[in-house]
Amino acid sequence: MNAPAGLNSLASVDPVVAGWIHREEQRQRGTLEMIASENFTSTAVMEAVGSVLTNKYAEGYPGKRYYGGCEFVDEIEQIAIDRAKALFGMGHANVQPHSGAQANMGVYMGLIKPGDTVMGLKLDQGGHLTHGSQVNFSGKLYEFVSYGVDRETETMDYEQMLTLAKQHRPKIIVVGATAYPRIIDFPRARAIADEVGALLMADMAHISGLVAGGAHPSPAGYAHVVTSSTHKTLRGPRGGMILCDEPHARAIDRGVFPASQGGPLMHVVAGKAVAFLEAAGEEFTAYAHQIVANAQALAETLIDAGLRVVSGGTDNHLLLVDVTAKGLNGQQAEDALARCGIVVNKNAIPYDTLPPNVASGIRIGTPALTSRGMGPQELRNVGALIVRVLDAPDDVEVARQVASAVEALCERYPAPGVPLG
Ligand code: DSN
Repeated sequence: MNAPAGLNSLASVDPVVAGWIHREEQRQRGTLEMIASENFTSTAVMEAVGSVLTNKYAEGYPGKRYYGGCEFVDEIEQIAIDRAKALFGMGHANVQPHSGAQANMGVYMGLIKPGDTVMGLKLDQGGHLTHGSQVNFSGKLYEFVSYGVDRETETMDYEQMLTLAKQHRPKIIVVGATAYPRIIDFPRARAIADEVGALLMADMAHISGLVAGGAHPSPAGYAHVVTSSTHKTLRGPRGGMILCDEPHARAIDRGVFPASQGGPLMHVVAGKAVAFLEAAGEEFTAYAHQIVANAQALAETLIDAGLRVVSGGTDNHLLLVDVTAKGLNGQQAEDALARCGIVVNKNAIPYDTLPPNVASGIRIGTPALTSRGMGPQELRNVGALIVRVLDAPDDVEVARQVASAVEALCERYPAPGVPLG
């Protein structure tokens, strides 16, 4: 029998896949990644994720597994748990969810029953699929009631949250967003939850790196349960986690395994442990604050150039830009910027009149450029490039000049962790 490929490199075993990975490395190095949910994880995290831990089954939890040979992965998972608890100041952590969506499923499975009422932010006003969308398991299994943002201020409408909560008496109120540029008021959301006897769940997927670095108020002490993905501002491997305090620990653990997942991805759990260590350092604190300063510098530049930024600015890592004043829709803006090497995504703006597959806006984030080492001045320059493109989306000469400026920036600020070659 042939031995498995063993020490043979990917390029020799499968040059086709290796070739596409190489092209993706070139793309990541050579473009300005401004998708608000993306980032560059460290070489140390990728080393853990690419390790032999991918070979190991470990259903269960440290010390209580359904497989032998778990003595070393037990150590790793316990380290990840302890670091997550210390980083976010909560009493219990489950580091097994395969993603942020799986983390949310684990909470619902652990704490409520199908048919129960839950409240979440409308998807088209910044929420997430797992906050009750009808095309997602959350909207299919649970009775979701959606609150929104105020039409004038475009900020979270806590009055409406309270009114709806009194009317519908939800078991859980979810606060958290994928496209919301302002501080989330966790104390206020907790007061609303308390008023109707609901649990407060903070989905901090987008902002968990800001929370870890002290650049956004923490939900700890207010939310009964907190979920997050680990790869956005937190800059870890692709994955999820749940934090809570002791009264809910056992229910949450059972909501993840066995209710919604089987074997944990121990190589990713190891990557999470490394990321939590990195996020506890001083450099990470500076990075988190830099993300926000960069987003604010970018917002000012776009506003000064006549673009409408939703809610008038940003307090976090992202901004939503209404591009209709330039005679464009979100898809056209996304495409025009992509032709010049600036990667963003089209996004609905609050009370959008266009369908989501076109949308009136784009979502722009600063985490990945911050990880490349850029600061407010670079983000002002990038903002000026964005404005040039949106002012003349079909101008070939403008596109050529902007693409060349993007290339120069990418060379000056190399993408961390992305191999040269
Ligand atoms: N898909 C993610 C985002 O881009 O915000 C949310 O999970």
